[in-house]
Amino acid sequence: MLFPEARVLGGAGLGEIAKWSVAVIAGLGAYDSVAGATTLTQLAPVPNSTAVPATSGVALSFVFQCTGTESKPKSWTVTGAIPNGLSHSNATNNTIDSITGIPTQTGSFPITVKAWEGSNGTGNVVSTSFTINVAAIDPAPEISIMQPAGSGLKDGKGKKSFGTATVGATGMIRKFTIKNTGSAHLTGLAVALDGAHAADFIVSAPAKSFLKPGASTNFNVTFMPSATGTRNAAIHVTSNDADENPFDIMLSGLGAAP
Ligand SMILES: [Ca+2]
Ligand SMILES: [Ca+2]
Repeated sequence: MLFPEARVLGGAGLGEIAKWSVAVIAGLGAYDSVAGATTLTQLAPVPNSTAVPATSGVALSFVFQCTGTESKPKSWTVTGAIPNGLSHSNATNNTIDSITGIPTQTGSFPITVKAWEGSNGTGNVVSTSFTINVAAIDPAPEISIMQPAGSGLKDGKGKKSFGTATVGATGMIRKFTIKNTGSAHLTGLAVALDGAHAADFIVSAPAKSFLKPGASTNFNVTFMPSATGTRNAAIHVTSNDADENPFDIMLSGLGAAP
């Protein structure tokens, strides 16, 4: 036997759960914990499972529900250690309760959730054991390229101008900074140069070919036009970044007659 609200909830999206936590639906009759008639199950994130998957640093809303009783549980308790960063919502007079927050601790956390007939853990009880499994975020490198320092570029967007230089003379030198803003090593760093007037730009190799998380390195691009007019080229920074390999930057400059 299900509560009326349980049937309604079954057809609702998870976004409705918060509303139900404050909904007032009168429970009728006595609390009933007759064997087989009651259930205490997970609603989210994995309905009906006793395993609760979570990721460190990512918000978790573990919602559970007691059905089959003839009155709403007056109180809920959770025994066992819950991961740091999470807290028990501790609902009262509600068929639904939850454990929410942002876990900051990885590992496997067995807990037992109990829904009680009376206040403060008294009377008949319905109990289910769950295990909250908190995984670490998969480490990944993340490339960031700045020019000038502190000004982040976007892969494949925009163009770096080197102004005007006299044909055959050394023009502007721009220093680019590569930073690893990710959580794993950024490897295979190299800078390739191509485009219509690639010979008019000189690229120095980055000082480092790999970067630890948080580390940075530099390379320079020097403009030296071989002819007058607009001179275009592009650089491509290769690395093991998942979605910006290579990181493409357009270059242009203007060659002036001597
Ligand atoms: Ca990336
Ligand atoms: Ca690219």
